[in-house]
Amino acid sequence: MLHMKTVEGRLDAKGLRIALVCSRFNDFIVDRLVGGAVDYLLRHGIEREGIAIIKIPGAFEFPVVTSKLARKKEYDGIVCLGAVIRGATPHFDFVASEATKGIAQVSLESGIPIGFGLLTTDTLEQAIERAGSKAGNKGVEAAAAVVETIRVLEQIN
Ligand code: INI
Repeated sequence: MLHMKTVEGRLDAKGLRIALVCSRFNDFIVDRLVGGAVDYLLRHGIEREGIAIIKIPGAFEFPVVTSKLARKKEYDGIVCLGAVIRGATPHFDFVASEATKGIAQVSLESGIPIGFGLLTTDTLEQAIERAGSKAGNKGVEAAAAVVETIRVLEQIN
């Protein structure tokens, strides 16, 4: 087999500085995502002082707050944690799509990895399933993705 150069990120959070941006809207769900993300980061070697928790009103505010944090260059990565649950109004689609587009834009423009731990579900039950029950914990996945991406980018530099 031909030798191939392979770049892979270690899942090692030692020495990293990571901001968790957490929405208060649906905090019953979001608190589970935050707990999962913090637990993951600590078990992968981050120091407690390496984690900053920033609370925001709702998912619509993710873009402006992550944009400001990214420009400060104090963090190696950011994890957005929130839940948009479809209600009877079209508000769901606006909030979910603006948050998603904005987060992606900030990550690309700043070059800072941003974990997408924003649940977008039709029902509360689906959100509960993804916040630490039968479908895992999206907060853990988003934190893991940020650590891996930070380590990949370090090697590409
Ligand atoms: N914010 C959420 O984080 N989740 C939701 O489900 C939600 N819904 O359904 O309305 C929501 N709305 C608030 C929004 O994010 C803003 O905070 C608000 O509109 C003020 O700008």
